[in-house]
Amino acid sequence: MFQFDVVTLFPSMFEAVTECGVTGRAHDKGFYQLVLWNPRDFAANSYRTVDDRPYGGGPGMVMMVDPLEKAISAARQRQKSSGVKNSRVIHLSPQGRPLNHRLVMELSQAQGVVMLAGRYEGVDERLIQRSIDDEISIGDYVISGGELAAMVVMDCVVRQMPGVLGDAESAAQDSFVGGLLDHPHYTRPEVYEDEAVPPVLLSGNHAEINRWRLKQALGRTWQRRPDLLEQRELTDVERALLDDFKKEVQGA
Ligand code: 4FV
Repeated sequence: MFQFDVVTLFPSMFEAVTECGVTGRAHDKGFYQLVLWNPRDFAANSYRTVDDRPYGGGPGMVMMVDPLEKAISAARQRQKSSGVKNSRVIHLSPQGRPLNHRLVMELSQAQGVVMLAGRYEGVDERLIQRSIDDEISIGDYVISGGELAAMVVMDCVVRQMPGVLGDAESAAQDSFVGGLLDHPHYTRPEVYEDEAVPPVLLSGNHAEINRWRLKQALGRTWQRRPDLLEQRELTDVERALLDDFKKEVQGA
């Protein structure tokens, strides 16, 4: 059972993962455990202070080292007692390594992780130096707290756990699995406002359907994320499919 420990000032936010959807069902079925640690419970004073003004001036507040270090230590201890050997401690931050499918697969190999969800302007750098193993970013923008980022990591990792998704294929067919964007999806009705479902999808010819889907995935990746294509050797079949897609688009 994968062990998540998260240090956060807003533990109730995590009901979004434990109570809803795929991750909620996985939680109920015991695919993972989530324990939340509030730094305020480790604060030195009765005001439960966890932040203070930044040295050097500037806007906002900075999270103090001591309450965070104590909370992370308690989380690491719990991981250890739950059988997780050398837990990685991850700080969610715009300064981190970009989260992508490869990193998700790396994280999925672990037995558990401790995550620090920061708030305010960020955390005292000495905490990062002393207690953080990795920093991960979910994108080049700033959100109000690391909680949403931590939940994104949790969702991605939980989806990779064997048995979590009803049909194992759907994890294997997710976008990015083959380094490509996903193909278009359709469901009933067959025609909506004169827009019909591509006939190949109604043909029952699975070889043709798979070819069409691969072609669409290649084409979309070429159009929207050429950087992903550059990272990927195309097979002769894929190159031919992409050339067909380009001709169709240019001929349209
Ligand atoms: C973030 C990101 C992020 C920065 C200061 C929380 C905020 C605040 N985390 N990927 N992008 N974090 O913006 O992970 O404390």
